[in-house]
Amino acid sequence: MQLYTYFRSSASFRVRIALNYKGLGYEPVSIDLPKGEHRADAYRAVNPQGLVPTLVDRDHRIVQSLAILEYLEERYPEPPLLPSDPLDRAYVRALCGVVACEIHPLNNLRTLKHIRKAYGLDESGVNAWYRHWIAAGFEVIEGFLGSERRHGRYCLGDQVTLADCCLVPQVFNAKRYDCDLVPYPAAMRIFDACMLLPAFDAAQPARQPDAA
Ligand SMILES: N[C@@H](CCC(=O)N[C@@H](CS)C(=O)NCC(=O)O)C(=O)O
Repeated sequence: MQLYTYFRSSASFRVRIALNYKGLGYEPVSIDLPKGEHRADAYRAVNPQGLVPTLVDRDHRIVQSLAILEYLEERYPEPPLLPSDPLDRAYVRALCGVVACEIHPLNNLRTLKHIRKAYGLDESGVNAWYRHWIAAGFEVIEGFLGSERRHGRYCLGDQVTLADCCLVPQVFNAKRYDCDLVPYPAAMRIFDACMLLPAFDAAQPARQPDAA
């Protein structure tokens, strides 16, 4: 398998965790986002959306991190990253959705670039935007964990799931922007527990070959 990735890309990080957890070897192909390599024709030929990650498995290209995670789960089910109970699966997917559909799109590179340019925001204005949506999203996550009461060591009891694959990279992004994460103790306990696992540790930005 090949994974088109960028070390700081949290959507790529989600997939790196799942590949590691399932013991699936892959060749990372770095796409330098700050240099704009994702918008170049060469990469658009791989992924017309011009976003990372893209997974290539036996000549099949799969885009969108959540679709890739679900593909990996269906194609390589052991060890599982989704529980068997339908309600537990819905809970896990709901947490994935909060991260991937509600937090991340508001804070990714092209969104930040657009608000900077279109509304003349300076660095502190962009950072305030970023931190606002992190706080709003993590409040939802913390509230959801608290009201559902299904978490244990990880988001779902003591079983590692796709929810953890999504949560951990988002925490990395939040830390990079110096967001205050103290108000989210349950999420942060889960983060700390995940980072003790080799699959998560090896997937983190600093451990990637393209890390600066
Ligand atoms: N929904 C997509 C989001 C992919 C995405 O936005 N990736 C970011 C890196 S984390 C990217 O390629 N950004 C380039 C840009 O915003 O210009 C997914 O989950 O794969």
